[in-house]
Amino acid sequence: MKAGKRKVKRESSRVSALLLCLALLTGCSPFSGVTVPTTQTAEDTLPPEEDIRNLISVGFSQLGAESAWRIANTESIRGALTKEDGFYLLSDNARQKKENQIKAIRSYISQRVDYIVFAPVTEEGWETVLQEAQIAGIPVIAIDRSIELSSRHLLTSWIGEDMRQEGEKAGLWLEDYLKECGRQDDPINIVVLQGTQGSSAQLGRTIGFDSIADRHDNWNILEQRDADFTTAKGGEVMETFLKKYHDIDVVVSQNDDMTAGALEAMDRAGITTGEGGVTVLSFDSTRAGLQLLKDGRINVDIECNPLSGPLLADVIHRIENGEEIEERYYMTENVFTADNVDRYIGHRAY
Ligand code: GYE
Repeated sequence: MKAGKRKVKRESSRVSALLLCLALLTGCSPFSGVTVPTTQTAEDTLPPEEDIRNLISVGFSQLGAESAWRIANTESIRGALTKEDGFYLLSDNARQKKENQIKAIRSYISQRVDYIVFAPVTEEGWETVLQEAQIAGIPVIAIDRSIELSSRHLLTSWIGEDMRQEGEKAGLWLEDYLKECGRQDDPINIVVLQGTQGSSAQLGRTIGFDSIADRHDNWNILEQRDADFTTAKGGEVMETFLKKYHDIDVVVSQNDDMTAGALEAMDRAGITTGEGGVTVLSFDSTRAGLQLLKDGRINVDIECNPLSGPLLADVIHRIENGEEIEERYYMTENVFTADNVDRYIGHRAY
């Protein structure tokens, strides 16, 4: 039954391939301004069709390997889209560059994969390449970060995290914490280490946190700076902050990797963090992040769940079986503090 379905699908993808060739030859396409790809640049290529006849081929463009979260996400996808579960997976690491992701997606289009999956580095700039995938008749599923599109039909589905809500959770936690400490009316100076500019993770977490900060005239955001979600840049940006400001009360760091760098910089400057020191809010809740929480070096870690592989595999199987799927799937996420960290840290896989 499945093989039959695959055959029908391959037929229809042959028709789309023909249309694509015609578009190439004539320079015309149903979408004005669309340049049809001609080169292959992904790290992996598909084997001959007879070797993967009963497998669903998926081209996966991962945005990078910048953080522990990202590595866990890549492993989750690789662990779920296995041959045993009916998949043949191609993958590419875009090293945090949108151009590399677009190249990989184009390569998957020209290789006629059955599905394209990508974790978009930034929110904008995907229209053209997604139109190209649509012309080729290849369904595209975005994971992790979200994107801005003029038509939702360019994506078959999206599986990711609610970044804005994560930012709000951070703000709400700080609100409660300051109340508990009796500091709710004190001036509170805040610096923010932001993730990759223009990514939905940076935008959502910033907008979410700011929406709570706006309710408090005494919360003073001194500066928000890009540290690109990496430990090295987190350290550099924190050093710059420490040179400029001598009265920082709160550090908001949009992922655990940047937090690690920021803590090293504060250590070097002899600054204590956590309970009784500078309050540190972090995001992701990797094992390393939870350990910092357990050690009392940070105050709260807002979870972002990277384990979307099994749900992705399930969604693709559902599409293959002609079942209904959702337009958007949100991962479930928690908030960790010293009060509940012990219950989770032991079985944290990443
Ligand atoms: O927080 C960060 C990673 O997009 C949610 O990207 C993801 C973010 C995550 O580099 O660690």
